[in-house]
Amino acid sequence: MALKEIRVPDLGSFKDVAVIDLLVKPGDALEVDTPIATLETEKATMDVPSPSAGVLKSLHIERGAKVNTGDLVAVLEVDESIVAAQAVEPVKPASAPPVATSPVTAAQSSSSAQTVMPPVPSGAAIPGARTDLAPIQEAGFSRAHAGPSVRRLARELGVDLGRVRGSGLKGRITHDDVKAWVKQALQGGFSAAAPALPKVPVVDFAAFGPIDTQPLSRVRRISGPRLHASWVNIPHVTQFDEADISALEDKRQALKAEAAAKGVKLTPLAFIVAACARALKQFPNFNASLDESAQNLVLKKYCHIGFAADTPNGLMVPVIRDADRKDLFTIAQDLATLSERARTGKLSGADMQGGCFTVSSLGGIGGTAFTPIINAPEVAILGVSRSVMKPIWREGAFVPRLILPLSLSYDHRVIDGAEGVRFTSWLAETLGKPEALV
Ligand code: CAO
Repeated sequence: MALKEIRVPDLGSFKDVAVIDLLVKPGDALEVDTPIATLETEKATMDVPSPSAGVLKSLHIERGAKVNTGDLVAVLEVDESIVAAQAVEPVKPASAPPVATSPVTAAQSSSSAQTVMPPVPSGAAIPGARTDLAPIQEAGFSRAHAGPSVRRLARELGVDLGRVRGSGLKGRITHDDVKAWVKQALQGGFSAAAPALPKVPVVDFAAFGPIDTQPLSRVRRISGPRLHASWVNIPHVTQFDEADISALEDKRQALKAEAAAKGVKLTPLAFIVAACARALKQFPNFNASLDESAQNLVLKKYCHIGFAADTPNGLMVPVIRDADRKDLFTIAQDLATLSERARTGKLSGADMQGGCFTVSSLGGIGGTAFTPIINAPEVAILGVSRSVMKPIWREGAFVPRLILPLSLSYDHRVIDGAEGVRFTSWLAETLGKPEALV
């Protein structure tokens, strides 16, 4: 056995950062990535994860203390062979990209880089709140004053943090608050309004042949519950449509040299994001979210568009800010920069927050249609598949046209079918006349 020091990772320009929660105690057995403490800057909260599996020997910080980059957090007793294997690796910084994904997602990051919210008042219960495991209301969950690991626990247990009273510093919700809530719910029985979801069968796969079990990546562990929350809370409808992008493709080819001179690659996605920005202006209900009570629609006067990026760690949804005010080349540039950051794990929490609508393009890979999951609390998401040449009947003859398949999933509580198909028709028409997008 050997001792390994765990230090505060690189906090960038932040100094004297508050320790708002300690999540383990000496003697605890830790896994890799077990959160040890939660730190809070003026902008965000982050966990300090354990870089190795081992037993926590000692803790060197306390709740309420202020820490800086490199300060000693804890000492871990680890297996020497593991330490040797990790000797060349620096301790993984918690500044390692705050994992914030979306339900497609996600997207946005209530899980690890959430904005600090006003304290929840202390008291026996939030007035009017029942203790049960009713479905999570995303708006209240995101606003809850809790760190990433508490959010993760709440997701795993299906606890709506918006209804839990925090007993920690400044009313912060702790692990114990979440556990107490579940305990209370179990004692009180589940409310009839919120029946537990039926479980899938548990199967002993090894009984049927050799298997290998691998842990899900951190991104997947966070995005999974968000996807699930969107799937079970939002009545999804998917509208399929097609856009004739023959002229758009000609335009794209014609602009390739100009784009290359500017150092950007112009893929169809840049045109699609530009067209969606215009469509959101035309159909403001798509640039909206239901509030926590689900009785009011919050219409957004800004237009930030997220896009799903496939990364080695899983799905991330970076957000292009003010897409309605950017030209095609700037959108293409943003797509390239944010995709690169997503793939190299360098997206910041801010890069993934504030999205109004999401585009999920699988067009570079293939497919003819799919049913994307809405990135709650957004109300719609556009899926894009691969364009193909198709014979289209025009003026008495078949002509070859390049056709782009569109799959728009929308929240049927906010958007009805007629509006859904009006949106895709308008979008298809706009993509058919690319001059307006350039
Ligand atoms: N039809 C035909 N070709 C297309 C296309 C479409 N709809 N969309 C892109 N292409 C082409 C591009 O033009 C490019 O071709 P060239 O290299 O010959 O120019 C090629 O496909 C690859 O494009 P790309 O994927 O690198 O770039 P992009 O701008 O289209 O997409 C990004 C960027 C980050 C969105 C994409 O790489 C990605 O990660 N997609 C996956 C998203 C995802 O996983 N969605 C599912 C979420 S739900 O689980």
